[in-house]
Amino acid sequence: MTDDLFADEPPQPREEVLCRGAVVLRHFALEQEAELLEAIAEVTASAPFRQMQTPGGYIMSVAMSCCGQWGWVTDRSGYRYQSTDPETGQPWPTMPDIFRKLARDAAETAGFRGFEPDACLINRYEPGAKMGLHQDKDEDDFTRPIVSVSLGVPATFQFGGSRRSDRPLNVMLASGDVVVWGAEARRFYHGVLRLKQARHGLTGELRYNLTFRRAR
Ligand code: MD3
Ligand code: FE
Repeated sequence: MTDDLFADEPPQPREEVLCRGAVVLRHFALEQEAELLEAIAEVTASAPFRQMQTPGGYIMSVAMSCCGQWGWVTDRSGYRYQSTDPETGQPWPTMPDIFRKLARDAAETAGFRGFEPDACLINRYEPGAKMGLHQDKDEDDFTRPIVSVSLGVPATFQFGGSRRSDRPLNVMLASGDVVVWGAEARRFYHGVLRLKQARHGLTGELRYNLTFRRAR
């Protein structure tokens, strides 16, 4: 079934399998867009967005914040999870219940029951921001999935394989789309192309991405 632009019903969630272990849940979070954005505003009122430095000395174009028990940080000494915000010295804000439940429900829909994230990384993209191809490997247990939620301006996501040289697949991720990455897809290279200038009714020119992880 395809969505009718003129229908008065919200678009129905649809599942697209990218490869074994990776499922796009189109529109899964669409009805919660506004509430999720409010929760992002609350979290980032106490843990403000910041552009961190990579171990190699570059400033990331994506601004980040975190909530939950663990937050992902990077600086000249490396990438790691830590329980406090290096900017404030305070524990990261509590993960909002709406975040926790969405991550759990999406994981379950994709076949991973009982997902309890202890970390949520919040990425904010301005026009021109990008994320180069990388693997997420700072977590303890790769049998746990990662759940990602896209909000705001759409982006082209690149999804490769287990080697950096594997040619990536381009996937458009729009507001409300949720992706669950488990099994072997959990280790695959991925990135986001430069955000194009565009407007979204709730976020203006910005794109947000939530990634829910089990760090420990
Ligand atoms: C595939 N974020 O924060 S979300 C990241 O849109 C990150 O901000 C991107 O990559 C973003 O690390 C992509 C999709 C995603 C997230 C984690 C993954 C895909 C993944 C982990 C393993 C495999
Ligand atoms: Fe990643």
